Amino acid sequence: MFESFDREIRNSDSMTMHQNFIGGSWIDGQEAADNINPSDTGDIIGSYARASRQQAEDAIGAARAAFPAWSRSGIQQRHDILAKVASEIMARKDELGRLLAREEGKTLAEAIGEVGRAGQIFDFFAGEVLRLAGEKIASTRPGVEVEVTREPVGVIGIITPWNFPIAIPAWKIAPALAYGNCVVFKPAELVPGSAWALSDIIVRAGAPEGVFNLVMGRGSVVGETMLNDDRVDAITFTGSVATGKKVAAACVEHMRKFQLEMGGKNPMVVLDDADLKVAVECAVNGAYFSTGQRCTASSRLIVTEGIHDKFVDALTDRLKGLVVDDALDTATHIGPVVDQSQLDQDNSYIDIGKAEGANLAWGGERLNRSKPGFYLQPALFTETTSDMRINREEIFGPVASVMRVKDYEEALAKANDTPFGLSSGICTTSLKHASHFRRNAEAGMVMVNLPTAGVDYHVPFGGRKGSSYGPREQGRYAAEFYTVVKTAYTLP
Ligand code: UN1
Repeated sequence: MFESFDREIRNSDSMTMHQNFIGGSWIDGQEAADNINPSDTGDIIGSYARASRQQAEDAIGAARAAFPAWSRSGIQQRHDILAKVASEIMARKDELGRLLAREEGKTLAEAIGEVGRAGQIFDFFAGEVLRLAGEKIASTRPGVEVEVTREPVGVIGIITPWNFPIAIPAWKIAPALAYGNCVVFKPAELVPGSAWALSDIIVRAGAPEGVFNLVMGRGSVVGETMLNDDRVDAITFTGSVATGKKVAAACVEHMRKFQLEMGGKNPMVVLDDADLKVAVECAVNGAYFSTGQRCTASSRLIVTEGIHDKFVDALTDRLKGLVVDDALDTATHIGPVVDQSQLDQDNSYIDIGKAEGANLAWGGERLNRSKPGFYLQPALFTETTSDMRINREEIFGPVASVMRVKDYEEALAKANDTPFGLSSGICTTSLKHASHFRRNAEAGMVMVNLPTAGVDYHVPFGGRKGSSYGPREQGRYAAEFYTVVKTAYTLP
């Protein structure tokens, strides 16, 4: 069905360098990097090109040159390309999921789910191409017509993180192309495999020369080049707060549009009247699935006195039963941490928590499995306070802490006592508290009796405070970032 299967197999040979795609051609990098499996560090998934500064500039130039024609192209063409991408992703869900789990370390089930989400996102934006509408508004001046339309922004620089190797690229690339922009895509260095596979699909779906460019490589080379080039009209970034601030500063300097998705320190409140089973499942899923490596992870569990001990006991029991092992093994619940430096960060926060006086109720041990990988036992701290660093800074690993509170009011105050504001959850059977929390949680997303992580693909995604900057991603709200508004006045 898809003509490039042969090429796919040849390219997954670790001896072949997976190339960048610049100005309509696959091009070798100046250097190459090995893609290593975190479940088994002896397993090299493949060799991936690292673009030079010049190659990143060439990609930007190609995107710039392609923009006038692409931005005025017919909506049928754009729809068809995106729909084709969606159907190939869906048809190859299992194979791409396997690649994703192998390079990132989330479980096979999570990885296949993520690939499905990427397919659905392309499908959704294929439809959005056809639905983009403007407005006709009456003028205050008789005889004058006012029309408000949305136009493409131009060249969009897309910088994505390693924790969602295909879904986050999909939710940035799909709307960028849907609304008539050209793309320069720089995936995270740790997960070039899924990015390359997605790019190959987009290229074969018929994106015209220069419209879509893949530039794998280092942040300090490719990322910096994108930030400093005047021909980039907008940058969308998901990643750390520190890098987000650099992106923001460069974008202000160049007076270009930008959108940032950064950290989270998401609270999950559990009230006395919660269904204990629901609360424990929300906590396990939100805090530990995907190895806790989600900006939507529930890292702060805020629990009222009456249910506290029961909740901690039930959660600890549940953690004891989780299998931490090779992401590709179907019996695994929690895969490895992504790499050594993330593991060092997780371990250092476990030490910090202990030094701050938190009680390590379970886990936190480095685990040895049959293959050499970055395995860490999920860790649960109890008796923690809001001022501890483990409750203020994003750890980005399978580490969560419980705070004991008196009542709902104290729980809400603690939930909001954070520099972040991405997702905020509550487990309760009280309509009164659920409604109050929905209104008063200082977060971009609120979850009632659901994990803080794991979102739909067709509705807005994003946060407040230190978590996000700029318009929301996903759903039809994505048009805010990927288009610019024009107001036209006509005297016929
Ligand atoms: C999810 O929880 O389903 O980097 C998505 C992240 C987020 C995506 C979370 N941007 O973790």
